[in-house]
Amino acid sequence: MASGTALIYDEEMTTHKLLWSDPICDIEVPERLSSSYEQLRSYHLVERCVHVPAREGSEEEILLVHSLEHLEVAKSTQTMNEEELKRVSENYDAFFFHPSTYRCARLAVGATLQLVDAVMSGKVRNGMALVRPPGHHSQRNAANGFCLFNNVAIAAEYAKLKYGLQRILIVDWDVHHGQGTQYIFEEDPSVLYFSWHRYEHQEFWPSLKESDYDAVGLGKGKGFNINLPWNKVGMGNSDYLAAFFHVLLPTAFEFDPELVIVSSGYDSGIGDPEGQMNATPEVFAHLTHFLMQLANGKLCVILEGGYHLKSLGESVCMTVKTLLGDPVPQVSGEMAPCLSAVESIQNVRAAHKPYWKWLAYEDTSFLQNLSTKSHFLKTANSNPSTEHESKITNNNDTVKVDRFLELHMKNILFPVPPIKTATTGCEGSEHFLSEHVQLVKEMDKTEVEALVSGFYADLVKDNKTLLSLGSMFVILDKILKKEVCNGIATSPTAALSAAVALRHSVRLGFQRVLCVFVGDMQMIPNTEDGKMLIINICEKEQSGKTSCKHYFSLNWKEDAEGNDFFSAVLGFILPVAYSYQPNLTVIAVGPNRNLGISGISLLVALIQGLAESRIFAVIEDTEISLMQNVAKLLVGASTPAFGIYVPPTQEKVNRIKALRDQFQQEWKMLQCSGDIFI
Ligand code: X5A
Ligand code: ZN
Repeated sequence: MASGTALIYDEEMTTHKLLWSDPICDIEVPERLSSSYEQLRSYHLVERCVHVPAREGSEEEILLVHSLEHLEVAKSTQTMNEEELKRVSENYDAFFFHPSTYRCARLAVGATLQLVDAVMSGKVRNGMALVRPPGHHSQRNAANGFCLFNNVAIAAEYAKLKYGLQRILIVDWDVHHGQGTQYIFEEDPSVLYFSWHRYEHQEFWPSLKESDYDAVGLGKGKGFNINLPWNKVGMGNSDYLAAFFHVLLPTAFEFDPELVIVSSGYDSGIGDPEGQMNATPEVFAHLTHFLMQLANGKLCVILEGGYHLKSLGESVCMTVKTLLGDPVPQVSGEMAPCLSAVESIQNVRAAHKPYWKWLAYEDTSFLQNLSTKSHFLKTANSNPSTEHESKITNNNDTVKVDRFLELHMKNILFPVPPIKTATTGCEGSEHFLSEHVQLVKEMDKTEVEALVSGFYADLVKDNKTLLSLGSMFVILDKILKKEVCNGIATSPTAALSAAVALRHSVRLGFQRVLCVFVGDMQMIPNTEDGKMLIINICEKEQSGKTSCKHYFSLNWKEDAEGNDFFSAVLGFILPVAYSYQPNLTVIAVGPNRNLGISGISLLVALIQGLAESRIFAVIEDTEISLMQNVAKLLVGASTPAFGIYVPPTQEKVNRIKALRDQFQQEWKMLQCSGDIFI
């Protein structure tokens, strides 16, 4: 199984620079690369990565996407003087040539292909390439928007050719529309292209009709081009997460790519002069973490834009840290997408309904311009729906943002425990033991008795239960003290253990504990004080327990044909969980579980994005192979195998929708249609 994270950086790509004055192009500076790399160094991330050298992309490789004419023009600029360079540059929208541009652009292509090779050959699990010039605006026959060759598009064609790949996902989280990439793959169903971008009803560059949500692809490629236009500036963490839950991720799971490539622009982050958005660096850790669950973890991240140096550097670090498997930091800000974001999400869902099975049963319809084009309401947060992130909005003064980020990142970065997982072990635990795992000793019996006295003491009679509770207390304590990030234990009665774990965690001082119960779990603790939120996934409704604000009963029986649970996880569980913002997650699997190992693995993998990745898992001791699978996921030793994805049935979609309708006022990340505002 592949492990390790590649990092590609070559200082030579800093030699491409603007030689004359041009107020449009002057933000694309060499320091974007060097200062990002310095930032990686200062967080000691460089030494944790596998260094992979860049190389020049060959002419043949460039011609996979570009015309010979374009290549020849680019090549001819190497020997030009400044005046000639300026003249050629003027043939394009927002591009500048330097005598070293051609060489740098070939290195940018080659660096990208080196990363694809490292990932596809299994040398590393994933990686990032820091490149200049960027690529996603570049077209078959034209440079555009600071881009000469389309690095990511060439990489996708190369991967198809060299490794015979049939499905590649390109995620473009740069704040600009990668129209170049869209044009190149418009008719190609083997490349799914997703882009969100500042659009403002076509007022923002490149101001194209075809950047709107109704550009879904052409011919055989229909459905494989997904545009999510942002019609206001000021979009933040919750808007980006909502876009992932309600548009990108379910489509990506259904598509089931063999490789994921990110057009990774950080001009969608806070402080960027181009994007004017509000998303903070840690959101990129979450986006990265989600994409790591696809394609068996094969993820290549390629730098595109990003013009606020501090914001760019912090966001690059968040991405690389996450690729390395570090715990995911808590995302900040109120978790509620703004009305304009929800509108865009609803429109793109409606536009794609004919092409994706997971959307087929959703009752989506178009909702045009509910929020007006009014210039008085230009930023997302001034929208009446929510007032999210108000403190950091309008903070586009770059010095102010520098200061904000400095304080903000102090709260975000936390020490990584050298030992990630604590466990009691079990039969067959040699399958997941590693230097990242600590086996805990059981606690003294009388100590356990003292701890459970007060709650459930009458139920804890036999020795076996007492001992398992003892180890559980030790593990929870280690998680609280940040000696470990997560823990896993087996129990003769998972339901009892989970109930005790919840009460104990609250007593330890955890303010919000998210509990996900799978299977028959009879013990449901009182959730009234809001310190616990329980999602009970069971086959039959628990008698007398109906869903309420902090308790959900989700009836689900996994499809025999494959894993349809992704639709429930993305459409309900994650949105509720992200709205709640827990500081600990407890997952308990009891007897008669109604989900297969692949469904539970998916749940565990995705839920690791919450609570700074603090998870305690307790599993009925009869489930040895499940225990091993979950333990491997928590340790981060294995890339997930989530089985074959199948779309949910009409009945299941309706069930999720009913829950969503009932609870989206309280748990706002559930919102994905404008219905509730009408
Ligand atoms: C790669 C990238 C932006 C071009 C903006 C031109 N290009 N106004 O972010
Ligand atoms: Zn950009």
